[in-house]
Amino acid sequence: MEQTFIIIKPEAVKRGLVGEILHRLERRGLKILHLQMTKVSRDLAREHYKHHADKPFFPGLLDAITAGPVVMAVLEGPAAVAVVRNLVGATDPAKAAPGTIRGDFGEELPFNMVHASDSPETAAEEMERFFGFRQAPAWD
Ligand code: 3AN
Repeated sequence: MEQTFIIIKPEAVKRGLVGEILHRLERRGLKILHLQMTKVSRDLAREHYKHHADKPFFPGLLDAITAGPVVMAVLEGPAAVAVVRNLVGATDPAKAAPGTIRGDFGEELPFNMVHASDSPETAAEEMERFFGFRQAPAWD
C-alpha cells in the first residue's frame, strides 16, 4: 500500500474547504493515517519549495504557504500518489479539469488550494520534513 502527503493550503483553510477536500479524498477510498493543523515556517517553506528558488514567483509562493494555518495529512491507498494528484488536478487552476479540487476551487497561481507529493520518494521526504518520519505507522 502506498502513502502520500498533502498540505491543504492557507487559502483553502480560510475559505472553509478543509472538510470538502478531505471528504473528496476519503470518498475515493484514501485512508487518513495522520492529520495535523499547523503553520509552515518561512524556513520550512523555503526548503519545501527549493526547486522554485530561482523563479520570479518564489517570494509570493513563500508568502502564500505561510499566510495562515494549513492542514497536513498522510493518506494511504493503492497508487495513492497518482490517485491524489489526479483528484487535485493540474498545477494551474485555470487549466485544471472541472471535478478536480483545483479545477473546482483553485484561484490564480500560486493559490491552488492543495499541495500533493509527486512521487513516493518525495512523499517520504516531505513527511520527514514536516512530521519527522518517512512513513506513517498503520493504526490497525
Ligand atoms: P505542483 O504543486 O502541481 O506539484 P509545482 O511543484 O510545479 O506544482 O509548484 C509548486 C507550487 O508553486 C504550486 N502548487 C503553486 O502554488 C506554485 N506555482 C507553480 N507555478 C507557478 C507560477 N507560474 N506562478 C505562481 N505560482 C506557481
